[in-house]
Amino acid sequence: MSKNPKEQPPEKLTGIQLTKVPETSVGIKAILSALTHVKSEVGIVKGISLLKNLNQKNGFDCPGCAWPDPDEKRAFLAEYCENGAKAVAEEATKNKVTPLFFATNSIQELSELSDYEIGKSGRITHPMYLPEGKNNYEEISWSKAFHLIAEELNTLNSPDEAIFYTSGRTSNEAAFLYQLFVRQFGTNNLPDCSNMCHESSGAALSETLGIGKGSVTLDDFNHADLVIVIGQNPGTNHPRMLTALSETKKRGGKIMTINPLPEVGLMNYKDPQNPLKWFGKGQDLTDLFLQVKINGDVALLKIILKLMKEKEDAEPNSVFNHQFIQEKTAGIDDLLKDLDTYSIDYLIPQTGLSIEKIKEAASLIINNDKVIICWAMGLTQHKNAVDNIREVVNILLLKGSIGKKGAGTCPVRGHSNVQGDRTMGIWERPKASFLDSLEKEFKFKAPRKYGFDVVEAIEAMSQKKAKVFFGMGGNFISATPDTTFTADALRNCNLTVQVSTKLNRSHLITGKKALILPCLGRSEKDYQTSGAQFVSVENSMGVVHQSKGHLKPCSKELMSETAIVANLANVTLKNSTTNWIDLTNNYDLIRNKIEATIPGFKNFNKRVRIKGGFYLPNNARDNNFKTTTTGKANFSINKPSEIKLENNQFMMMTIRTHDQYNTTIYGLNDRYRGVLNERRVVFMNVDDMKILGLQKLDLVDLTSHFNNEVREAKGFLAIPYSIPKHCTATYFPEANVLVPLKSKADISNTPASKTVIITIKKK
Ligand SMILES: Nc1nc2c(c(=O)[nH]1)N[C@H]1C(S)=C(S)[C@@H](COP(=O)(O)OP(=O)(O)OC[C@H]3O[C@@H](n4cnc5c(=O)[nH]c(N)nc54)[C@H](O)[C@@H]3O)O[C@H]1N2
Ligand SMILES: Nc1nc2c(c(=O)[nH]1)N[C@H]1C(S)=C(S)[C@@H](COP(=O)(O)OP(=O)(O)OC[C@H]3O[C@@H](n4cnc5c(=O)[nH]c(N)nc54)[C@H](O)[C@@H]3O)O[C@H]1N2
Ligand SMILES: [Mo]
Repeated sequence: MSKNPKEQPPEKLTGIQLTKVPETSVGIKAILSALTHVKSEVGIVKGISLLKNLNQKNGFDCPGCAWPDPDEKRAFLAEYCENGAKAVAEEATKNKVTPLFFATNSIQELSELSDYEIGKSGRITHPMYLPEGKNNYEEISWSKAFHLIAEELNTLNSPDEAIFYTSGRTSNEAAFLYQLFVRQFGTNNLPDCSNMCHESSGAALSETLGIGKGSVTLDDFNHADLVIVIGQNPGTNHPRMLTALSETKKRGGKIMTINPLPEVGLMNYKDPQNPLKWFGKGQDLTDLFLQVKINGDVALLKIILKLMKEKEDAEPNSVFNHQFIQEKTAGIDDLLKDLDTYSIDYLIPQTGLSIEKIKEAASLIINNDKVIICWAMGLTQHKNAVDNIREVVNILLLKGSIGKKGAGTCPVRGHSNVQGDRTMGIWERPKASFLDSLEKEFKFKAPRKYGFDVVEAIEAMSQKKAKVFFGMGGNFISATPDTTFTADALRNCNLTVQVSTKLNRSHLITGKKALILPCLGRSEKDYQTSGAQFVSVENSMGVVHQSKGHLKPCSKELMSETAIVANLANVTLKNSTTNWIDLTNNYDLIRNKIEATIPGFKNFNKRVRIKGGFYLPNNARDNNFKTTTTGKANFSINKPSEIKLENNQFMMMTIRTHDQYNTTIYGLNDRYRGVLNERRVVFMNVDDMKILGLQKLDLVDLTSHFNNEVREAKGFLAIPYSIPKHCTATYFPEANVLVPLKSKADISNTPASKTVIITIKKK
């Protein structure tokens, strides 16, 4: 091979325009933005058919976020949001990446494009092969591709030299077969996007409440007195959540927002499904906004806990729910003792807030009993991320605000089936009871040693302990930290395989040999020999329901993810007694196997056919904590951030724009933050800019600092913004090169991509 393809998007600027930050979110602008995307990607006629079926009970699940659909009423023609419409338009695009495209574009040439341009190339139509030493992918038959992978896998010294990644869109049926194949092959190396996402939530919630998932249902938002949204930007990433928040408000509930940025979606909202509301002022959502410093959350929550304790000490029974605490929890004395070891004076500088503001927050919590706390990446991607979430649980437990209507935990998941994939066994640390069931049902010996998570997988490839990388969806090189290091790790592999819908950078940063296996998308019809199939998914609130595509597949050569796994298993596994081909011919048979091995799926085939689906069991929702180590809900002792910035250093969080889905860049605008046509920006506090002598739109280079190592990202435009001092924000994935692989959360091992220490230098 000639020179290595580039692992990062080019440093090129695209012509920034700054606009006023809007005062309100959604409304007509959102609808127009959605329709423009659909029209240009898909065309009007197909576009209308596509949107008609999105999130309807007989339609397909939005491949955007995991926010649930209403259990009962669904809005006709509109049970989707702006960004959901963009997500399906992206998948149903007219643009195609054919064998001719690959013949005329080398991987080096493609890697010079921006991620936006790469994504816009379109849907991959044929299985493609990059032989060793070549610069262009060539068409390959499915059968040859499967044999090639099988040969590579079967000549490894150990099954643990292969890594099987999953992104969270894979259906339950495909995920179940996939983990079964991987375990029959002999390894638990099943890292997934969760490792970079809500792993910290899973770790904290399992320990404290005995279930790694949230406890609330959508209906709880209709009954809550107070909803706290912390470390999350739902206006962009879970827009339909704004409808739920708006319902809370309409019924007299309050909303508190804790975020370093005043995210527009959380401030004011216009109902997209009610044209009468498109004009005029919209509805104010947030009652109290705490503009906390990045990673100041444990300090803030601790002060709130201290204020709660102070009030309870002064007026017993005014704050704590003693009956709940006594019957249901363990560890309160240790928590209260630990709180006394911190002074408010010590904690407050970490928050960047005034004590008056924090007192307002504490009294909202003290005076309301039914509290829901929602969070996402702003809490999960820090060194002390697990502490963040356990501290959230401490507040809920003191109030007895869990396992009752209108109250509980709400980690808002990202990918549309990331929670379902875990339920299906996509996990590098499977429970012994789960492996026991698999062994019994499928008559094989499952590996017991824990596998690699994402960070460990990268380290293993770097050290040549792993030689085959298989990606079930996703875009590993752009989603993971430490881009340059990770690229070299992937290049060490003998073979990298990507099962994908659309072209992305992971097809260009390859092992010695590489394969692209093109698969059906959510919106497309899936026919197997027994006829038309549907799949199932689980949303953020534990509802399992079906999803069925209505569009003609974009190419005759596509296979479903399920069929890809089954055929690969059939060719690779010599001694398997599982009839893989029968299973993929009729997905009902896979669902029977899921029912036989995973709790909560009784009568799966019957219940999945009920419109709207069914809820999985949830012990925290049922106020039962027997599954924890103490048999009770556990209070915990948590540490505030220990990061100390030096004089010239800043904390940097990497966040999403309003125009992207993770590494898929829909467009170059971040409308809600007033930035158009540019992604290489760094948001800064005006005072910090003054100190550095920076003017608006000055060009700067960023350097990250970790354990005496430095990493560089060049050419970003400085933008003055409402953000606390010493805090900055850049966009993911452009800034991933700055995130050190070893900077990660304790316990969950999630890359700390919201606490990157940087210095900023004017060009
Ligand atoms: N349209 C669209 N939808 C998506 C996605 C997408 O890319 N595009 N991605 C999906 C996925 S996989 C996920 S995981 C979710 C992500 O959903 P989010 O977590 O909302 O996504 P981020 O852009 O990472 O935003 C993090 C938010 O946390 C805040 N924040 C950062 N650091 C801190 C902190 O230290 N403390 C506090 N309190 N707040 C902080 C940021 O200011 C920002 O508002 O969205 C899902 N939905
Ligand atoms: N710095 C920084 N890094 C982050 C984050 C951050 O906030 N900051 N967030 C992290 C988070 S929360 C997550 S979840 C990860 C996301 O990591 P990934 O899930 O790996 O990344 P995506 O960008 O969602 O993957 C997009 C690709 O998936 C493929 N795809 C789309 N639909 C399908 C499908 O139906 N089937 C198949 N087989 N393929 C499909 C397409 O080819 C597309 O290019 O990134 C993480 N990385
Ligand atoms: Mo995510």
